[in-house]
Amino acid sequence: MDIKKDLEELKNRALEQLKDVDDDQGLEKWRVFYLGKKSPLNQVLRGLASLPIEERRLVGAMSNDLKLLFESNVEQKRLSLYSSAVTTLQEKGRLDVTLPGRPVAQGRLHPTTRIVRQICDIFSAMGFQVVEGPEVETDYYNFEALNIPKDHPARDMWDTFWIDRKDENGERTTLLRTHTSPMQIRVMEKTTPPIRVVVPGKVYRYEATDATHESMFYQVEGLAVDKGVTFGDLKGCLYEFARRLFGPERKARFRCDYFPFVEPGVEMAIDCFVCAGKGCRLCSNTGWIEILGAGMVHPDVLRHVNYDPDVYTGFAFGMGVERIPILRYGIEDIRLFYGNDLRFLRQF
Ligand code: FA5
Repeated sequence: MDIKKDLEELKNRALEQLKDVDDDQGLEKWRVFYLGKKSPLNQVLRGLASLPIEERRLVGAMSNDLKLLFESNVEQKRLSLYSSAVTTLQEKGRLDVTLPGRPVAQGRLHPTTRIVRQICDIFSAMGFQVVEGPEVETDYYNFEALNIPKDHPARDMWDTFWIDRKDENGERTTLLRTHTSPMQIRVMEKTTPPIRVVVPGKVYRYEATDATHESMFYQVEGLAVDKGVTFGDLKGCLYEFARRLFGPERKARFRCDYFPFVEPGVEMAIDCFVCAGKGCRLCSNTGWIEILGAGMVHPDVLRHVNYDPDVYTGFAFGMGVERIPILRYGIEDIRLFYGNDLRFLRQF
């Protein structure tokens, strides 16, 4: 059979030529010629369809064996070229294989990314879906729909980066979101309850920075809406979260707080890691550290998205992410997070 003979000849010719290859370029040329798309072997494989069935099977198997043989020979040759290059360098005294290797710089996750993932994992395990939203927002989503109309004094709680010019009425509408709460509205507009979501993301505030305040930081928002959701659900969910994130020995405390988009509103604090509630510098001698704001979604907010507050109720919460590693690792200044100082980042 001619093809069989041809393949045998091809094998002998190729292996003979490979013996003469003495550098990497030569080896690459050989590989492209004998194993590339236009190789004689590939041409045989392409012509298989025109052969009678018996011959097709035989030639197909032979071609595949030959391909495998070529591939293993290329690898062997590569290794032998490499080891003879090393030997040559050693003989010339230019290579000392006993020197310690150069350390390979390994990438790692930013401390904020780690903690955001941890928080989202905990809520995912409780049945919450993770969603994200835009950082450039409108006045409507960031304030109006959250029950904070223009000229409401609560707007002072969120110093705002406006990013458009004033219109003819002296008003602006586009801003960098000051919190992740606008996503409460965006999610409710698009979804029919039951809703359970967490929203991680960057937020921006036009305020002077100091050891505990940045102008850009991360928040994680949470929202649960359904028939019959109660304040007890809010507390149960957030207690469980605190236990899973900080450990079962940590205590959590709720106290009244005010946010225009919830009623009632609360802040949640956990007992201080450092002094276990006795009072220290970290907790400003209170024994407690505030980690999030929360509350029952305000009926007016539900009305804004056409939910009937007599049918649906819900709870929402929002936490500052950096505060958690600050407490855990005793980091003294929030500005270290985004200063890009590798000496800081490499510690995590
Ligand atoms: C809010 O932003 C509300 N949206 C939270 C909320 C959501 C309440 C849902 C009720 C229901 P506040 O302004 O307190 O709330 O910010 C929340 C957290 O962000 C704070 O507890 C704090 O940990 C963090 N934070 C606030 N300002 C800064 C800042 N400048 N730098 C770093 N973290 C900050």
